[in-house]
Amino acid sequence: MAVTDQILTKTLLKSDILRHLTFTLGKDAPHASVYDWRMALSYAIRDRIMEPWFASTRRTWGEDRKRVYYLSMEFLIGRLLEDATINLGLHEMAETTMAELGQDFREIIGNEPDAALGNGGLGRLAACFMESMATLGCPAYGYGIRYEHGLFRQRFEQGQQVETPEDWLNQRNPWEFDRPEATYTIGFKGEVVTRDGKEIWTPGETVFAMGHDTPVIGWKGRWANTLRLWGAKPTTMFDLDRFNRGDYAAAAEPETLARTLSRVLYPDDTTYQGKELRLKQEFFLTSAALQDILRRFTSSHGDLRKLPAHVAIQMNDTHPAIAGPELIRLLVDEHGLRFEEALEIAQACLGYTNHTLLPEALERWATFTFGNVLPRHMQIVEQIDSWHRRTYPGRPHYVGIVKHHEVRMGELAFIMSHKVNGVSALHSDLVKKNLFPELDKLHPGRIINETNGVTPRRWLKMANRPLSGLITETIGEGWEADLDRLKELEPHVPDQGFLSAFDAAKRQNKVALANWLKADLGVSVSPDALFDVQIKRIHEYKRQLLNILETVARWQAIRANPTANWVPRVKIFGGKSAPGYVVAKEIIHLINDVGATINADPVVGDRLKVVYPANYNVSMAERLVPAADLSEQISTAGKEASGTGNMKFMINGAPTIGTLDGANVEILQEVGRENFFLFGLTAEEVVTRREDPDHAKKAIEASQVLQDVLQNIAEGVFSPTQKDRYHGLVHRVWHHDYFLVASDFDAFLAAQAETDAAYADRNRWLTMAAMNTARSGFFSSDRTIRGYMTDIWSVESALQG
Ligand code: 26V
Repeated sequence: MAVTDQILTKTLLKSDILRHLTFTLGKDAPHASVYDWRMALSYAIRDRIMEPWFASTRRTWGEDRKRVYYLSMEFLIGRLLEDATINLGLHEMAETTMAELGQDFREIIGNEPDAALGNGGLGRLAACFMESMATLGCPAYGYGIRYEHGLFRQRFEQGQQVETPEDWLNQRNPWEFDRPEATYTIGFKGEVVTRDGKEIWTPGETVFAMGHDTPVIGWKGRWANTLRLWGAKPTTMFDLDRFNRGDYAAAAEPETLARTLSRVLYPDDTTYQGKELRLKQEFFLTSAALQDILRRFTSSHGDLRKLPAHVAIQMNDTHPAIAGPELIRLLVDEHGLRFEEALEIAQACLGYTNHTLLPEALERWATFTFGNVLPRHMQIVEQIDSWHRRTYPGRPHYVGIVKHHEVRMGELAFIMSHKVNGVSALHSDLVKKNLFPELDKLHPGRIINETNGVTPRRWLKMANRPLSGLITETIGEGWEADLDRLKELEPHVPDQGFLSAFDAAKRQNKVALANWLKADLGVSVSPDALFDVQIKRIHEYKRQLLNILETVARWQAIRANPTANWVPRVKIFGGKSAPGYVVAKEIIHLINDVGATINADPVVGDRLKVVYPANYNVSMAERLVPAADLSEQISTAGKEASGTGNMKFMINGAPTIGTLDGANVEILQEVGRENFFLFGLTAEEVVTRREDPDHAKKAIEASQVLQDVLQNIAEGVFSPTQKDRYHGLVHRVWHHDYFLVASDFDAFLAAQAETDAAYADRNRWLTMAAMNTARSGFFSSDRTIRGYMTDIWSVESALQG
């Protein structure tokens, strides 16, 4: 931008901020709070998204482009203000403008609540995909639910997790636009009658779904798409008779009932529970989305048989898998198509992404519940199942959608899609071999792989200003939308000047984190220490337990030999447990107990610290990832579908200590064995190892260190006020160690010792770290989205060149 343009743009930005402060917020500058300034800035930035947003929509209509519809029960967005300023190229300008207005930009950014409409990886992936689709000019809509309460807030009380409701809509959301004109009726329950050979469904309950649109702006503002979130509204406002009789609570009942639908996000992503409300939420999202898609299509096209040429619908896991039957219902019952014709159209439009192999997380609904909530869909599901059985006579008798009085959503999604994908090479392989082996044989080529990725705009450019500055200085601009260009850093890695600049960038992030930890937790950590970070949902398969056991071993070793030359280390944990997940909650308690003991031990001092800031979320990840030295990706092999945190760390120059699981396999392949701390059983070895009923006992008996660790925990060394607190947990390791913590313990210890040695050798460490960044280009979600566009959606970018 020319200097004069820049001055003009800045003057305009400032006057827009002040105008919004006055006329939108109704505040006089001297009395404006941080909130007011944040809103004023957000509106001023938002104004600048409108032009590219409208232009993108106009072009999509004008050029009659094929559109992608991404259906997801979760979008884990985080904050939007800084992201928007970065993508519009207004970051520096916004910062200086706010400074001139006497405001601290960072404080303003920090005032925005996280949009936490997701549990973890699956929801964050959807958010990265939305940003990448906008960056690539892929015409797309995201469809989700506008939960009033996102993922619960986590606090620790005496080391234990306590959940409180999250309340992001308590204040105004400057990014959304209500769309009352996009309102649809969603039916539940009721009955189906046959009349003149047609099935007529009369729902027993109805609610309205109303759209709320958030623009999603891509890199450099070249394209913008829409995230449309559905909010539930009652079809009958309230019961006036009851109100007039003074029965106010009963009068509001219809409203309360309806609003329940979009009230809260289900916080358990580990165990499937079969709750009616969850099924209703899934249908609510899916039906609203499909009605919206068909309305948009029919407003400019006549022939519904052409739908697949114009519409690609992606199901993010099985949660929206009711899309198959619902699309058939709309086509047959409301548009008069034949069943098979409708089925083929639906298949050609639909794609299904699988995100987990864990049997307890696979959705299956009791036919009783399903048939009660969605009686017409139950019929259609049976029809799909028998059509499939007839069409593929080779199908084994034990395979099918409806089995043992349950509707299996995985099989339904598979059969109704033209492509099914896993999210890493290993995972897609296991989807074929273990999850759908028979369906894979009947439909060769349907299962494909699309390895996950993350958006480098948020996770490098925005979250790591020091490193992204260094990258631009070293290889020039443009890497943000062409992450393979990070390869160009490689020739600079042997250069001492580059390495120390890399070191300085990391150190700046570590100092910032140390300051925040001091303020948040009151714990002092040294930025010289190795920052060893494990942040993700707490789950047994992710093995935070293995990490804390190693921490105890390290503590014992330091106490036994305090004068040895220890590499100082800070163990950083972050993550929430599902509220009802008892074992995960015990692990949280143990981490906090161990931390309290170690941090108070004068013998240990700076050699080892354990910190566990409460309420891990997207914004906290943006602090932790850039400051990490070591990325913990230590799941039991075969269990983590992909992981995406692993990619964020790699991009930010933190080597991985990890197992051959999920996308770790591809990270290892890209970065090279010498830049990765590999340990542990492989997925195949895990299976064999479990065949020995004494695997844990044998592993413990072979490891003096592990015995000592378990003994300390069992004796109550970390729980002096309740010595038997961890008896159950220790017993589980000995006798029910399904996730092979004991079997992988010694190997993990050895790999951790390697990290100490590598860290002590400054040059070696910095080389490893820099190589991780230089070779991380593959993990941009732009690469992933390009894969979906060609392999699944057959859709072209509207931005050429
Ligand atoms: C399952 C359920 C069960 C029913 C109630 C609510 C609920 C919510 C979410 C889930 C899905 C869990 C699957 C999941 O999050 N998978 C993660 O997906 C990431 C993105 O592909 C991947 O990187 C992680 O490895 C995988 O665990």
